[in-house]
Amino acid sequence: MTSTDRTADQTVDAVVVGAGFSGLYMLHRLRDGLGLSTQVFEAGDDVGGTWYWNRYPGARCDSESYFYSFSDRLSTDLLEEWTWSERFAGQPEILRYLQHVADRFDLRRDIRFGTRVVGAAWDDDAGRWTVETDDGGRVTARFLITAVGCLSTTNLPDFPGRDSFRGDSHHTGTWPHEGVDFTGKRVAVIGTGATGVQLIPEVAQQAAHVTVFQRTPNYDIAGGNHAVTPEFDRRIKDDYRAIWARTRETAFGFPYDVADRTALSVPDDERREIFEAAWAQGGFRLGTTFNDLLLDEDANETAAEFLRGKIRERVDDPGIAEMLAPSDHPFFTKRPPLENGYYETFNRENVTLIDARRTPIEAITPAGVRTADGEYEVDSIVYATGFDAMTGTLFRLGITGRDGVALTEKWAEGPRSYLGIATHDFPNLFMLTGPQSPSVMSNMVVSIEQHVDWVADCLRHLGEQGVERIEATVEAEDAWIAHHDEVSAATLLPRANSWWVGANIPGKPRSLYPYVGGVGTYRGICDDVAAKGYEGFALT
Ligand code: N01
Repeated sequence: MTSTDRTADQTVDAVVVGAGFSGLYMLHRLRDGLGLSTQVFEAGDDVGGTWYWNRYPGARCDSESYFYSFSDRLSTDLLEEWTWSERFAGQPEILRYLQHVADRFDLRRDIRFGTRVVGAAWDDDAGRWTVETDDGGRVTARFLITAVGCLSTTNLPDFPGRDSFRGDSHHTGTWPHEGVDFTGKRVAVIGTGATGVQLIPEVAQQAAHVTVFQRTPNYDIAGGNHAVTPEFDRRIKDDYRAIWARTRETAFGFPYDVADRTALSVPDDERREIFEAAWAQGGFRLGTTFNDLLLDEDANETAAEFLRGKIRERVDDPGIAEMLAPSDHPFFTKRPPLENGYYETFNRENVTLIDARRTPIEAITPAGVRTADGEYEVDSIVYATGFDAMTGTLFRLGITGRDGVALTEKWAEGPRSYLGIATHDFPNLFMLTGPQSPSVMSNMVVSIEQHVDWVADCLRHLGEQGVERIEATVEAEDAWIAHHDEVSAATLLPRANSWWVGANIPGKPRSLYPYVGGVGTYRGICDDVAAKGYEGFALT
């Protein structure tokens, strides 16, 4: 198709929305595995998804590179030919990797870049989706597959006067491609989640002054990033099959097992040694040291206090250390950021920490940020304020199912899905890493591969059986939600005001959006559904 006939109607077997990790792998499986004609739409001008948009200083992955990448499910050759340079890869390297994947598997020719899906309507008579794009294009397809990621619609708080600011302001999730030079500038950073914690140390090294507005302190864990040695790379490559097999079965899709012991079953000094060892290793291992950290408040408090101790050790001013030490939620009930020198940043002369809970931001003014305590004059504002996670982007696609029911209406009180992948009244719609699937509560790539493989196997089955439509039944959906809610309620996770429960977006229905029953358990459930002829789905 040439640029002149971009708006012409087109019919394909499948439309995929998004060209990040999930969209790329889905396209490969549909086109090269199943021979289905596929059109991918991507709002960005290149592949990459999250890694295309999030170009802020310090952006890097919090999962280790060797397992935050495609497994042998995509290609064993790719594993051998790609070498990561750092233990936790930075954004530019992950973007290069995804660009390489797109070229290596000749994926670009079926991706329409710079094109946003603005509507998708199910036609029940025709048994087709009609997908509309912002360039006036229209495509019909039997299957609609969303690969839009979980954190792709930015949350820009509606502060009074926000647009009156005279300086430059940027949300981390839509960072300028040419970068931002903060040299000599006074910078306000709003937000101290995983993004703010990565960005603040970098900006502090450049700017004249950084004022950090922190509403909720987090339990940040040592990142422990370092270069990958050739020996490590070889060892990993030799062991890849076993590593991937493990990631598919563990609770969080990491090749680490959760220790089979409770926190209070060991003496205090031994527990401390266990925490110290995990801390020294860096990354999320600390969360796997005991099996009840997310289940038992007293167990959790041992890890929380260990982390508060680390903050007190590293921050010179005891008052600032107390401001940085969380006490209003249990450890890991908000996603803990990984940090590399974050706490030491607050020992710098050019960094000021503002407690935006005690003195909330009242307004953005032409000169800066105003709180109850006064006005902070700055040249730049960075909004590290997160995302309307999991449902935000799905809603923006304008999806309507049978009888014109909008997804936004059906989910007005919260997501209603079967396995987090399908929803009744929306036949032939598959949501990769959708709400109520493990998604953000896991190593994303493992969960993405599981969803893509499951959908591809399902479509193969439909083709072999001559089935035109697949739709989750109401009963299966109700049962999945009941199970999801039961599993959620058994954990401490609903206690915190996190984006995992939708608390960061005013008016968003509160429920735990990801499924926390575990990656391995979830995979077993999905496999079982398939083995029983797609139990819980109506196939017609
Ligand atoms: O967003 P967040 P993020 N006034 O929502 C604050 C993933 N990630 O972009 O906690 C004042 O966590 C808000 O305060 P509070 C990772 O899964 C992955 O940092 O709501 N402050 C919070 O401090 C992560 O969890 C990697 O009280 C306001 C911050 O803004 C997810 O992305 C790297 C405010 C938002 O924190 C999101 O992280 C980076 C207001 N009105 C991120 N509104 C990887 O490694 C919000 N805040 C792959």
